[in-house]
Amino acid sequence: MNPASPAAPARRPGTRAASGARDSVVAAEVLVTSPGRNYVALKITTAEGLVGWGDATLNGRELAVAAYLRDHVAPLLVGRDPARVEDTWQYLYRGAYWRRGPVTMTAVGAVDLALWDIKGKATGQPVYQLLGGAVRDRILTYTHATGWDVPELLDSLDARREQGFRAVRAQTGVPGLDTVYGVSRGGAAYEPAGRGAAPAEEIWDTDAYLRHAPRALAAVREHAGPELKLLHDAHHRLTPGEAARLGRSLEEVDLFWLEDVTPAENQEVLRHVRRHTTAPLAIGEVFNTVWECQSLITEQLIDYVRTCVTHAGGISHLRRIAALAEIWQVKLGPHGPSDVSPVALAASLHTGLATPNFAIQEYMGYEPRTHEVFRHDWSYADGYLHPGDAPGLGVEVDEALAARFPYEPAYLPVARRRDGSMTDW
Ligand code: GCO
Ligand code: MG
Repeated sequence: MNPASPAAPARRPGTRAASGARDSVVAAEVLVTSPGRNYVALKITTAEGLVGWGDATLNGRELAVAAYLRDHVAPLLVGRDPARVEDTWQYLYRGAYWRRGPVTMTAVGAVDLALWDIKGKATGQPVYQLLGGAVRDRILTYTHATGWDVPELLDSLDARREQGFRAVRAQTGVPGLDTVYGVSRGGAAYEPAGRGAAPAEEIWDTDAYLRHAPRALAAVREHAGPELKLLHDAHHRLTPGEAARLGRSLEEVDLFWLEDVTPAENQEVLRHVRRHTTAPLAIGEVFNTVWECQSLITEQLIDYVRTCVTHAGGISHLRRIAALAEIWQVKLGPHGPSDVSPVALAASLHTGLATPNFAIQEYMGYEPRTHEVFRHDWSYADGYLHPGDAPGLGVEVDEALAARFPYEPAYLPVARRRDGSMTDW
């Protein structure tokens, strides 16, 4: 082939036809805002004037995703047909030589969400209708109870039940430690992303935790009675042996799930945990693709997969994970902390309403300012969530208000053992 021969002015696949028959993306803009916590939003605008919103928030690494989107993805989107959601997903995933990983997959996820939002608005349908329609009327949700000691934890639990929650994650302080991630002390935030250039450092003691947690959770079960769905998160901190012991010691407590018992990298260790306990296991909030879920699902080493709709490549990819999991009777219980935005929660709820093996959605709640910036159609009532029936995802961002909350560096704490060495987060 002669490199000098004039190339045919071919239209790139996925871009607008010369006839103008298809809508096309005219802008993809990144917005970083901090109404209580840092959030990254992606706004895609089309020639027809439709606007789609995606969430691109990756706690503590927000600006990395913002730059990935701004510098490497937004220029590729301009001119594309927004209706080609799957093709755009394939283009961004397969087209980047460097696949997977949280930054890439969060960026891909943000685009996917924004395009589903546009597709909904273009057709006048809520996204769950485009995914096949509702398979349930509402989505069971769990929230968090936290108390430094058992009486405080029981008070927190009662407050959650008064709000109607039927499923609650219970986290307790550990005698001898000053702070424990996920546990409030003296009314302070319990999953703080402390503002500042570096994370706070905490001391962690697994032995003390293992001595205390089973007793505290047994007290919660005794107080709550048999019907409450009770969950507990070990935050990736145990060895397989410790995890197996914890699972065993909690069998009488009858947990709905025991979450993130071991660090997620070495998945084989879950075989050991599984052999020693029938406690239902949940894992996956740090996973980014179906590939990290594959052996855990097909070997039935877990009961619930926790991939977050944004961090695992959007609705299009979460649906694939769900489809694989369904075959193996594994259910979805997606991550839903306040460090992903209400756009992410909306996307998870649309997916959940239309996905048979979607079991439960985490709902940590948001600060009032966050609700004001991200005005959403989804709603909570009586222990359940519903995505609403607005076209698209049903979340609009108040950009003027968002601009009043500029980004500030903020990080989750890190943990060291008593000897000063770093421990698993
Ligand atoms: C959960 C999670 C959170 C994470 C946080 C990280 O189950 O909700 O473990 O507590 O720590 O979302 O950014
Ligand atoms: Mg967790």
